Amino acid sequence: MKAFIFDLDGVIVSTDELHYEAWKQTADGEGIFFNREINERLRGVSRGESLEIILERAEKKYSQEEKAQLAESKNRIYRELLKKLTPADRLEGVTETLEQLRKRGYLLAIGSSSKNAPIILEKIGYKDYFDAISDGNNIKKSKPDPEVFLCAAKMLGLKPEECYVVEDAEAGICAALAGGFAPVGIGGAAKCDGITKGLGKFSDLLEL
Ligand code: B16
Ligand code: MG
Repeated sequence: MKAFIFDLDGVIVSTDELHYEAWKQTADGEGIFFNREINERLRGVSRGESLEIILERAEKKYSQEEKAQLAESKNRIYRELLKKLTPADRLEGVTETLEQLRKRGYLLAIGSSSKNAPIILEKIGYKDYFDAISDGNNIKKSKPDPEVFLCAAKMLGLKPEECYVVEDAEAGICAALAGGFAPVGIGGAAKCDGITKGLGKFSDLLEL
């Protein structure tokens, strides 16, 4: 194996909490029921698809224009929340573990569905850290489609079977499997079917 491709939200940084807050405010504003259980289904899927999941509970039908406005409003709230991100928001063990993996000669990349990945990486002090960044800005299809990881592997000049994909979302594990990568699950994805390894903590990556 030659590289690790990391999901961003929920793996490298705790932006999953900020997504929840922004969607909660948006759903409350519309009087739509939304809780943490529903939020779990939003991990790794695009903004538009996340909104569709939230609207399953809506009492009225939303037009395409109204949906676009809601998605934009959520993103505005989320971008405000992102302003307070600092390197201290990297998840536990991330900084040291990535350094160790680098010393062992692995290439390190990001494979995130988020269009906000560049600003997040800048805020947490990782703007120029990774060897490749594939995110919501360079893909047409969101996870569980493998496109985001296939692009990352291509940027690294590697084949999927030479890369681990580290994910916290079922959609991301499915994407990695569909693309021929070795999926490593953390958090809720540590028990997904088909994973190469489940991590109790991020630094367990050093045992691979
Ligand atoms: P944005 P990841 C994903 O990031 C999030 O998990 C998901 O909740 C979000 O809807 C998606 O990014 C799109 O984010 O609205 O910022 O473009 O886990 O793939 O790093
Ligand atoms: Mg994630």
